[in-house]
Amino acid sequence: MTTVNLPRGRKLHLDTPIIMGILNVTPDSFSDGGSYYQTDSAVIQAQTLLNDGATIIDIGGESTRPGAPDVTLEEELNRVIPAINAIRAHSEPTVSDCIISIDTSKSEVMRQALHAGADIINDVRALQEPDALSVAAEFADVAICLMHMQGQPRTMQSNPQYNDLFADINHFFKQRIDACKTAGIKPQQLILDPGFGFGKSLAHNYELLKRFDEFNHLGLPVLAGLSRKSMIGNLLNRNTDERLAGSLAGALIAAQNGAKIIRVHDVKETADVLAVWQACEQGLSNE
Ligand code: 7PJ
Repeated sequence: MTTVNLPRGRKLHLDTPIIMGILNVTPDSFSDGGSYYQTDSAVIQAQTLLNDGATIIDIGGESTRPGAPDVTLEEELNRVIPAINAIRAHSEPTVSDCIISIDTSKSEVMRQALHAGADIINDVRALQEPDALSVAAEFADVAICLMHMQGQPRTMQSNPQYNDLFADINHFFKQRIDACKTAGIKPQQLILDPGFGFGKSLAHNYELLKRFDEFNHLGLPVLAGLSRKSMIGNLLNRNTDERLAGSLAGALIAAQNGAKIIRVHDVKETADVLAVWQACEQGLSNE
């Protein structure tokens, strides 16, 4: 029975893989963020993701796509905090009580998001930015996803190299788990993620997917995020809006290889794929 504790006495059950739905809070054309329109559309998006079968809503205000420009602290706060507040204030409990993850590397965004009611820190920089470890340690039972990235988003895809892909990523995980322990964060709060597309060649990404189960030996839940990524698009020569089938294949392979959390844009379709796999895996009763 795999469970991860969350703040306010809740728990994340990971016996079967669950879906993390991606909610990007990007600026609308009328303001820099925090507008009624932007917040409202974030809540509607969250509601759709939950209805479609997401267990976690991953709210992000910083684009970490290769080459994306940096976002200032004020801008990022302006995008994500009103969205979290509005979700928590929603009239329907399925929305207001949902599990919220905050996709950020900035400690001040983490702090304010956790105060606003976020349950999980999802950090592509694995709490390596200033004060991130200490902020995470201040909040009892916050779950933390530590992702591996080689380099920085702007340049990470220019010819990434590894001595030994799996040994290097495992070494990084162990180092970050130790840093968390030293800061007072319990290992049971942690989720690991090898970081598809974050400083990895196409060959590296498919090696990671094929041998995804090798990250299970650390005894922590592992997250897979490959939805619509270039590992799908470059393989198939498809634009971002044509990557659904490839993303679903990737999600299924990750689940079969032990991924406990699947981070996706297309929640409904992924939920169908996982349900078919689960029916086969666990069997159905004839009653
Ligand atoms: C990931 C993420 C991922 C985790 C992004 C995109 C880029 N967080 N945030 N894992 N990717 N934990 O979705 O294409 O793979 S942003």
